[in-house]
Amino acid sequence: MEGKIETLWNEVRELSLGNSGQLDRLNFPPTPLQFLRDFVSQNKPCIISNATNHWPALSRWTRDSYLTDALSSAHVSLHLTPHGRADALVPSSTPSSLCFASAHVQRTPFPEALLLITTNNGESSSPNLVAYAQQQNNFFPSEYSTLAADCDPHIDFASEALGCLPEAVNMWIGNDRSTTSFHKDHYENLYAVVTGQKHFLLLPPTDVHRMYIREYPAAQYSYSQATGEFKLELESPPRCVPWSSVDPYPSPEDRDEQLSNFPLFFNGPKPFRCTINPGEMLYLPSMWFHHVSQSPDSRGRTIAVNYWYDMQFDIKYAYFNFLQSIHCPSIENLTPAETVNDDLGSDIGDE
Ligand SMILES: O=C(O)CCC(=O)C(=O)O
Repeated sequence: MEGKIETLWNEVRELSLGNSGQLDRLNFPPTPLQFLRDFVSQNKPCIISNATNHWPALSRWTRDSYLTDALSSAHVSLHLTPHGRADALVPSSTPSSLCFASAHVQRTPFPEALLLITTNNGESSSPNLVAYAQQQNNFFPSEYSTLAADCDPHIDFASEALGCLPEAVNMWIGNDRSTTSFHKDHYENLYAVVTGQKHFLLLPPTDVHRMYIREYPAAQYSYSQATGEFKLELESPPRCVPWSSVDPYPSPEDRDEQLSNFPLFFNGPKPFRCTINPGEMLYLPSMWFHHVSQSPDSRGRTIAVNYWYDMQFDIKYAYFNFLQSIHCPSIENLTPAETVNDDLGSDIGDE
């Protein structure tokens, strides 16, 4: 079976995605027809330049003073973790086991939030606190309403091609320590970088077996302002979250273990890798697995806005569920524990 699945990975690259590991680049926004025909219907990502040149955000958001004035009385949802990995696998209290940890979310006055993000970076004086403004589910129009006029409320060519407005517009303000672990979403995602850079690793849905998705117990960080310490507790009642086991950038100590536990990821075709610069936009098709990291601007932050459009639950979705239900012996041999082969829906988005 593994051989047949490998043929699928290669065929998808030969027929549609290419083998270079590079994404198509468009110098200008596509027409709705071109976007639909060449990218959405093929479930194929691309990078689009010059789509946001008219956004005042590109110049205004480079100034902290502009942001703190505009949001002087706003409170934003700030995600706090000790290491920058929220909604990610971390060691749990039981030796040698992992859990799926969610960040401590704290409503914070924006000026304070920005300071926490920009000061707790690489050379931080509080190395055990990483702040990431990454609340999802349409928090841009609500928490950042005074910035709304600085970008478009929707992406014209995408709304026209997809026949709807975005379901959610999200703001992401982070630093070089915040990463987002491999997962997929049931959205067509238009991801625009305003300042700093975002680095994406992408794998198509056909590569699902390479993600080693397993069930992990859900846990929650809580942060005490008084002691400056985090506590990580398993949720009660217990809940399991299906999540990718792969860390594509393991630390030197974990490297050998990752390489031997997840050979389909590390030895298979290279993930698509791209950096999205200010003024550029990534089209990240629904159900693609993505891992995200960032490099900040000279003021220590990366800011992006993304637009999630509902995906069509069509024949591609049905094929994906079928593929995922197929057992791959090399995964099972390595992991007698649970692998996930059914409906992976979870209330944390998708894995
Ligand atoms: O920017 C990030 O950290 C994550 C973005 C993401 O996962 C998404 O847009 O779906």
